[in-house]
Amino acid sequence: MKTLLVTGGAGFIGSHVVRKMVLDHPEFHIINLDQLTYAGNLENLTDIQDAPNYRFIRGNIVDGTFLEKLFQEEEIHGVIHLAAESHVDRSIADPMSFINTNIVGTVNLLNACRNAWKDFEGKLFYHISTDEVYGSLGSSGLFTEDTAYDPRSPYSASKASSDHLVRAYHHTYGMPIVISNCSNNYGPNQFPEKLIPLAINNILQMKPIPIYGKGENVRDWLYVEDHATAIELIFRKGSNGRTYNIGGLNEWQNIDLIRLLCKIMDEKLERESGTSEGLITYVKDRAGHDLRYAIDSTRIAEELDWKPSLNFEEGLARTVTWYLENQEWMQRITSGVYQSYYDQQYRDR
Ligand code: NAD
Ligand code: TDX
Repeated sequence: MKTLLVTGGAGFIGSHVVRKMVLDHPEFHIINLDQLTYAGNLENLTDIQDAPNYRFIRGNIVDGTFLEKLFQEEEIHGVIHLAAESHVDRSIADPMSFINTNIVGTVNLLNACRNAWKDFEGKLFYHISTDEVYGSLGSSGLFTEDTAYDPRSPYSASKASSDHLVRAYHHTYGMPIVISNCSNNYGPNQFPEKLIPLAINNILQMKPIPIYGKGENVRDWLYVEDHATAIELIFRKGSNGRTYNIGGLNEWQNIDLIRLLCKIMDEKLERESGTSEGLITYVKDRAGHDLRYAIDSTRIAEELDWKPSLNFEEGLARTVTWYLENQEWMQRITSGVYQSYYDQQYRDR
């Protein structure tokens, strides 16, 4: 039986990837390695925690010695690397934890693979990255896999750096790698510091919905399970050394997205139409706020026959239903340490 190491599997996207790999690949033993930072939550995986081909290990990728030991104890054939600090606003407040986890942690993982994999035959290091490495677009154009890197936040600079290092290990040492760069994900289990779950949480509590600047920034949104499907496909069929962009063909200005979300929430909560929109509050803009991201996914569509399966209205309605049905999940993770961070962020704006 082959062993696949998924890092960051207790987080938002990672939990969907772990579930998919555990259920779709009984021939693989899946190890989920996660430090369980504020963003990691094993509650995201209770449905598969007892599966015979699944095991959770708590550990920090910044600790190279721990990783070397893990790779000595386990014969790992493949890695899907999602563990990261992932929130742009946190990277503006505290860049160093992004440098440590996203850059040093990735190099530690690459070194552990290089040391353990005397023979690269049948091995793969799959690095999960973001469209933010390409920088910011004006009102037209799309990011392709050939777009020059131009990261502009500490988060995207740390992800760009890790992408370069993964490619360097491919070119220098011959390590088999693939990289995918995806647009904004949304869906169940997303930590409510990101725009969509934060707005859902605030609407539920009749708190202001903070919109940075004028709300005119544009993001491309992809349902998280569609991203997990793309990741599974790239893991199986992606070409060695290749990069794949993954996008939702689904661009929205933040303010339009929030208005749609408000409409869906009013309907689901049976509130008078316009109630949630009344909570929209324009606040100070994010420092260095990228204007627009948009993805050309031609390569993954043509080479791997992948496209998003859900339209946005459907995906957003499904997401809202999940959050309404899982309000205890939300209450638990927004209490304690997180609550003080949240209050602080809100006071500062
Ligand atoms: P997340 O913040 O929800 O989860 C990150 C996970 O990594 C958590 O479970 C956390 O405990 C774990 N982790 C953090 N530091 C660690 C460390 N030092 N050692 C071990 N585990 C650690 O993030 P996400 O939104 O699920 O993103 C997952 C990956 O996908 C990231 O690499 C991110 O850059 C990338 N990505 C995210 C999006 C998005 O829209 N969320 C889009 C494109 C790419
Ligand atoms: O309260 C808010 N108000 C607001 O207007 C928040 C949290 C965000 N925004 C804006 C900023 C962005 O233009 O909404 C947009 C989306 O913001 P985030 O949810 O923070 O996502 P973004 O900064 O676009 O980055 C996300 O997508 C790419 C993920 O957090 C990254 O991990 C991923 O790589």
